[in-house]
Amino acid sequence: MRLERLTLLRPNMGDYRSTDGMQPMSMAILAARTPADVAVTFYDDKVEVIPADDQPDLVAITVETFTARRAYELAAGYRAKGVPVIMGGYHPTFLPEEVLQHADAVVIGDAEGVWEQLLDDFRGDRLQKVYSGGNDQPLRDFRQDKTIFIGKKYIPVEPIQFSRGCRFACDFCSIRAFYQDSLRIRPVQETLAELQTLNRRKLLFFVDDNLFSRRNELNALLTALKPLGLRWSCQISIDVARDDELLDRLAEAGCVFVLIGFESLSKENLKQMGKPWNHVAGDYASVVRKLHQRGIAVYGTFVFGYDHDTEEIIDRSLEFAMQARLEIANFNPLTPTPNSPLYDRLKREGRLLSPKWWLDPNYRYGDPIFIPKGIAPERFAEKCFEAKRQFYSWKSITLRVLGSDAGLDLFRTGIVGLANLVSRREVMRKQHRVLGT
Ligand code: B12
Ligand code: SF4
Repeated sequence: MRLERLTLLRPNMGDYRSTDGMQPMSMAILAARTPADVAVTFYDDKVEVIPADDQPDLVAITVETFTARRAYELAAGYRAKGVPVIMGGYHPTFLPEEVLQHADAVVIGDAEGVWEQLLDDFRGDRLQKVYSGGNDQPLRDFRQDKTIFIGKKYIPVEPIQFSRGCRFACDFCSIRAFYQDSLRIRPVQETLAELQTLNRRKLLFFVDDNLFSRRNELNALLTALKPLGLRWSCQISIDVARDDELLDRLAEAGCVFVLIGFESLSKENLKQMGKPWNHVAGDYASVVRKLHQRGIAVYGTFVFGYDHDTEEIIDRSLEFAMQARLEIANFNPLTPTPNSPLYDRLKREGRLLSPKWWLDPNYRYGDPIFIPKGIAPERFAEKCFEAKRQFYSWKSITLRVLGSDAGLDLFRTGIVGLANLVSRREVMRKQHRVLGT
């Protein structure tokens, strides 16, 4: 088959634009690994309208569970024009058979290692249905072609990746389902070389789901980062706060914002989700205090819907988030995504309201997906949204940003202020939206 023009595509959850779009790293990786004689165009449905007259020789779409419906609609449009479609990412890795009803080929796991082969097969008329990039190739050669992002309106954040996978196994987590036991870490020197090419005026963000993968490697990274004077953010497991010295090193290395999954105030819930260790660093308030004392802002996430949850726990979590002056917080209804132990359990227990909710035209973002034990489904969804609304009310934003006890400098106040505005806007806009059109 002819391959002169390739379109890379990142769908949004529906046919609308968002204000929290960040450069999708997967697309830059694919672009960099595409032969130089192929003209690559990237469209990001999150931030721009995809031209209806786009007519490439091949289209490759990255698909998450929340974007699957929209991805299938876009794919149908291309296939109607005779353009073959490739899909990869989280959702195709979890449900390749479903995805193959909408695509000509699917990539499971990493793109590295199979993308070049796939394109070669396409050119030689031997395209297979399934390609597996697996999750065990060493994390080397992190080529990315970021020219595909030029001119697109993204938030001022530069993504970078140090590791893939997580040493924990929370039952709701897609990272665990995707990478399983595999935990790979990039060589520090290669990561540093990339860091030095990034735009220092933006906030750097490690997209790793847990930067605290292995102590030695984290220490090596922090040591290397310290003299660079960069300012960066990351997602990290709470056990980092067990070690005051490690927290000092984090701050000295330029960490200004961390996302921590607090998940629940109930120990029984933490146990049920496979995260009983979330209390090893002491109570949540003291963890936040320790981070604030070092000038590190905190994005705390909570999830509701486990069996010991009640309305009162949602209220208490909101109260905690306000009192601890979390700079950002999220109060998510528990979402059973395919291939997670949580999904399988709720299905077995007959508690899923719509087993393929991501395809259900009646599902709206924020709707209950299953029947919780301690609270009626509708009430539970309402309470989660209400917690978000209150946390992002103007009064709360003003109090938390201006009254932050993290001693924020101008740069940090700017980031925290912007993050609140974007979160407020997205919370309001996403709620009750259908997936797809
Ligand atoms: C940054 C991020 C965000 C950012 C920005 C996203 C953006 N780029 O604009 C924000 C905060 C806005 C966000 C929002 C949400 N996110 Co998010 N996000 C991430 C995060 C942390 C990093 C993504 C990343 O850059 N990864 C690094 C790249 C290299 O990995 P990758 O994308 O997996 O790509 C590799 C392979 O998958 C494969 N691949 C991927 N696509 C394709 C396509 C083709 C054709 C091929 C061949 C291969 C291929 O090749 C790549 C290289 O090997 C991931 C977790 C993670 N670490 O991946 C969650 C994650 C993707 N998000 C997730 C979710 C649920 C959401 C939300 C729905 C949350 C919510 N409840 O609102 C929203 C809305 C998402 C949306 N699409 O609109 C889930 C998705 C789970 C799932 N089952 O789909 C993840 C996995 C987090 C998690 N722990 O569960 N997110
Ligand atoms: S600690 Fe975070 S990334 Fe790791 S398994 Fe749990 S939820 Fe997933």
